[in-house]
Amino acid sequence: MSRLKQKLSEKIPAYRERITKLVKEYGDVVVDQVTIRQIYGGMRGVKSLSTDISYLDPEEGIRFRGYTIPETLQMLPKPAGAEMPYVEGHLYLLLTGEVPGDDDIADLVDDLRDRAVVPDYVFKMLYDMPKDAHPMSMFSEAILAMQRESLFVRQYNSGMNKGSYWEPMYEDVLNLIAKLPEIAAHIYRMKYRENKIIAPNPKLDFGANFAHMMGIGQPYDEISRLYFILHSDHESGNVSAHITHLVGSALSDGYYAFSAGLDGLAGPLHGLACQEVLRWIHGVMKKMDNKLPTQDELKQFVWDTLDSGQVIPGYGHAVLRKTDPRYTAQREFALKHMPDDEIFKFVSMLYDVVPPILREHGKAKNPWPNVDAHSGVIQWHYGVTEYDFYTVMFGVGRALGVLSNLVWDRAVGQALERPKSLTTDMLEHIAGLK
Ligand code: CMX
Repeated sequence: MSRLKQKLSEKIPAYRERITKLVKEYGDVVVDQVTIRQIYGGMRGVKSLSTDISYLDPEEGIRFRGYTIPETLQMLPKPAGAEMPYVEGHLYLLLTGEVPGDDDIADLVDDLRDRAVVPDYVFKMLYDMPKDAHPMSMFSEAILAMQRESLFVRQYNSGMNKGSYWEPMYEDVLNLIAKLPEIAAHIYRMKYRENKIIAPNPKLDFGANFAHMMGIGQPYDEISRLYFILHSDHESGNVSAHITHLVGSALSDGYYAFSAGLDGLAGPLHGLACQEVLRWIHGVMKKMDNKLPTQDELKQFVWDTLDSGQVIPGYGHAVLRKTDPRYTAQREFALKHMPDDEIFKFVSMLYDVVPPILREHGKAKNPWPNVDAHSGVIQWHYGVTEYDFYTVMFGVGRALGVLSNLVWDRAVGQALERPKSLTTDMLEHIAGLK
């Protein structure tokens, strides 16, 4: 058994006991109430989910297993000479809550390498898709196509004990995560690089291998590690995490659940915003004949966008109420590695211009930038100029968190999700209108 699986086997019984006690002895304790506004407002703020993998504080931003982003980046082990930590180490942290030692990392790197071979039929299917298929739909379909590989399904069908659900789920999750860099890079090279595919290099770690298969030199390996870690998890209520959990709650396997989660990530209010940011910036630059606008000109473009009833992509958040630390981490990288990049200067200008305007506009509860306001500019700088692809990379990173959650969902026996609906009549009655 791998060191990671062994560690989980040791931890799961104690967690089960905690939750059993909580539900059995305190199951009737009231946690929250729901208002009519929340029912129509996307259940914003309703406390009705549980995860220990990450927690999103509105003022501070995300903590992974209790650690802030700067702490996570600082304490996780790094490949020799690297600036950014192993993605594998971050996965270990998300799954176990512990910082891996060198032996744990070596074991997990080997384990993922052994699981990384992508079945041929996946590529065949991708080549059969229409040429104008969006890379997110290709990515999601590739994962769905691999559903036939699910060990969870095989063991479930042969009569598995409930207490063992997490084990084949763990196997599915690691098998799936291991294959994502190659599938994503393959989609990129077949769609945007005349199908000149670069074979994986099994000697490289997760992030470096992705950079290698993308065909981009250093420091793109560092960006890949940073990008996947930053995008890994954002609590349980965001669309991609929630869908993965919801579909999994029907005991659908990890392939079904994650493919569905990606479909949610593809929406413009969620992961697609990173492509929308660059589309918007390029729109402005085109109008400016590729020159940087002045602050006043930029203010006007922002107002024009708002006045035409559109959102400023990359700004605002459903939970956060300050600058997203994932934005800040990428900004620090850009300041160090690409301070003179023209689009980075534009992104920096937006940081000065947009928040006061959104405040004056008076609608957005959070006028500060989120992760998507910065992700695209770094990718663009290193040659990934096809912004349709950005959400796919978001998806590779997001897999780490949502699939770790799926393992724990099955480990602690999370139930089939089934909230109750009311009719408008009933709500009017509750409101005292009828
Ligand atoms: N520009 C203009 N208006 C905005 C805005 C923005 N960036 N952010 C929010 N608003 C508006 C909303 O559209 C809403 O308007 P209506 O009342 O007319 O519907 C109002 O402000 C209140 O919204 P909110 O409560 O502040 O934000 P929500 O929780 O409803 O939505 C989000 C959050 C992220 C969808 C929203 O801020 C937005 O659309 N941002 C732009 C898209 C974006 O950057 N998405 C990436 C999110 C990051 C992620 O993927 O996790």
